[in-house]
Amino acid sequence: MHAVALETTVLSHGLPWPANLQLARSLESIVAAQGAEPRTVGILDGRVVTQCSPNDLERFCTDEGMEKVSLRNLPGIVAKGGSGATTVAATIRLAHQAGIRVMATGGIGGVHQGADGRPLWDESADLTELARCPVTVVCAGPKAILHLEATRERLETLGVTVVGWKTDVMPAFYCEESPFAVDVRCDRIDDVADVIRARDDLKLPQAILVTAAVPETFALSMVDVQRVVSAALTSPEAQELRPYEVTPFLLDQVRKQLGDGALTANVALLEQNAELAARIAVAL
Ligand code: PSU
Ligand code: MN
Repeated sequence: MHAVALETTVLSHGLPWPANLQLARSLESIVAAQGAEPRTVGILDGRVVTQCSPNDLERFCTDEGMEKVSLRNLPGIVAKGGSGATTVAATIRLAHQAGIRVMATGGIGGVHQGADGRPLWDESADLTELARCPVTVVCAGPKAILHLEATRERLETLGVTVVGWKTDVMPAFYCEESPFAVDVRCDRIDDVADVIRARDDLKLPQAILVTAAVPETFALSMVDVQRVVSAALTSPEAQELRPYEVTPFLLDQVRKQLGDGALTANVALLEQNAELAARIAVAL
C-alpha cells in the first residue's frame, strides 16, 4: 500500500482559517497525484480516524475546542469520546499501527529555548516517538523557533537517522539551513528507499527523518526568526502559556511579525514535503 499519513495539528493549531482547509485539500491532492493514498490522521468523537472524508477534514479545520493530541492525552480523549488533532508524535504512532509507513509534515517539534536562548526541559514528544516508530517522516527539519543545537543532539542520542534530501546540512523549517550536519545525504528517491530498507533489514525501531529545505524563494532569514522568537519569549503573554501552547504561540508570532511570507513559506514547505513523501511511498 502506497500510503502517506498527514497530521491534523498543523490544521487546527498550526495555520489560520481558511489557509488550513485549502492546505488540507491541497496536501491530499498532491499525494494522490503521485499515485499514493492520502491518509489524514486525527481523533473524532473518540474514534481514531486514519482516512478523512471531506467533512472530517473541515471539522479539523473549523471545530472550536479541537484539542491538540499528543501521546500523553490520547487515551483520555479517546476514552471520553472527544475530538482532537494529532501532532507528529501521535500521528506516527497511529499511522504505524495502521500499517502506514510514510508521513509528511512541516517541521517537527524538538527542544524549546528560553528567553535567554538556552535549552529548556520542554521537549516535544515528537522526538521520543520518532525513536520508537519505525516509519519515515518527511519534514523541513525541526521548527526554527526551537533550540536547534539541542534538538539535533537529541535526535542523535535517540538514534534517529537524519537524511538530507539534496543537502548536507539540516534545514530548519522556514530557514533553508542550520549549522548542523545530517547523517546521510540522498540525491535520488531510490537512495532514500535504500536507507529505509536498510533500517528495516537491521530491525531498528527508529524513524528515518527525511529533511528537505524550504524552496529557496520562500525561505526566511534565521536572524529575523530568532529576533521574533526572543521577543515573543520575553513577552508577558509567553509567561502564561501552558507547555503545549508554546509552539502554536510562537508560529503565530512569527506570522504576525514577519507577515505573509511566513505563511507562504509554511504552506510551500508542507506541499513540497507531501510530494516527496508520496514519491518515497511509491518507491517503497
Ligand atoms: N508542522 C507545521 N506546523 C505545525 C506542526 C508541524 O508546519 O504546527 C505541529 C506538529 O503537529 C508538531 C507540533 O508535532 O507542531 C509540535 O508541537 P510541540 O512542540 O508542542 O510538541
Ligand atoms: Mn512541549
